[in-house]
Amino acid sequence: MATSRRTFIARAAFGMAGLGLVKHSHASLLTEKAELPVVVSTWRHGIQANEAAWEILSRGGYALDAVEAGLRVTEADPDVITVGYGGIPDASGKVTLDACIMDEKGNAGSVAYLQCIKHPVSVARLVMEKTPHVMLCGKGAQKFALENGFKKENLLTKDMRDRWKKWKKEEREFSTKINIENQLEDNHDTISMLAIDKAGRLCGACTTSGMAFKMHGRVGDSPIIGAGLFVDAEVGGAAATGSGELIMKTLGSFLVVEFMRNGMSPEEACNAAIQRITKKIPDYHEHQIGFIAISSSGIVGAASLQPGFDYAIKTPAISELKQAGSWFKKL
Ligand code: SD4
Repeated sequence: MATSRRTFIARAAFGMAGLGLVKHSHASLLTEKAELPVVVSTWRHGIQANEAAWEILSRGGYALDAVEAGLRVTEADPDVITVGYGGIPDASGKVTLDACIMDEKGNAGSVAYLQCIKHPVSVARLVMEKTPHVMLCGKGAQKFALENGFKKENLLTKDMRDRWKKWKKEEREFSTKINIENQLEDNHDTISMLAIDKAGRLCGACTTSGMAFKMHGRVGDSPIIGAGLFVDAEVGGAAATGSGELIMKTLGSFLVVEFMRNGMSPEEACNAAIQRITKKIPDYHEHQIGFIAISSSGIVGAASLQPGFDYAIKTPAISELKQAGSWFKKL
């Protein structure tokens, strides 16, 4: 068994080396083990979210509780303008939210096109735990949330209404802009989080208000299992941020996990998924994509298409914001 696995990994590594994707032997990846717990999340707001997750992880709590608690911080923060309360509206001025969650057993829950509910990640968790389904959307998702004790709230802040009005007056057309959210404010985007708790349980979650001024009714990658997030605790987990359409067309997070399954390190796998996008999608240079990934042993990696994607990592040894390597290198 051990021999055949080694042979398989060696073959996979050889195949990938032929594609120019492998830079070093994977022996270290197989034996390397990070100190647990560990949490990683997208963008600078991940620092604060990681802190909330850490409160749970550091006292031996469950990674699923940790990722939910972490993302709730971002969802409630009106200064984070692409997530939850205070999120940028769609072209019709409505804040519509997408989120999903996965646990270490591969269970998944998701909500899409959810309006007026501040914590879509918690609704996604309830979909996973209380229903026979994976995904609820629109009015059905909202009804389910209200039946389960969530309140209906106005999520459009005055600031975002003013921005929407300005956009309507000046642009009126949806266009993808690289790191658009970065241009609007300091550094804000979808939050995706992966965590492994002290017991080795790997869970992940993702929540967003989606692309700024998207068409009314548009749903992105973030609530799509395999696109915005994928966890297979045997191998690892991955999560995405950026132009959802490109991530959906390549099933990005699933792809990252499959690359890891075939022997790549988390960082190599993120890079390979970015490379796939550049091969398959002709207008890729007009977009930003960022992936974070974690192996089941707690090794973290990330990569992005354009420069400017940072991610927050916290372990017993470090708590820092890192800049991912990008396909287009910084000038
Ligand atoms: C989406 N991936 O809805 C999300 C939004 C995002 O940078 O991450 N924007 O496509």
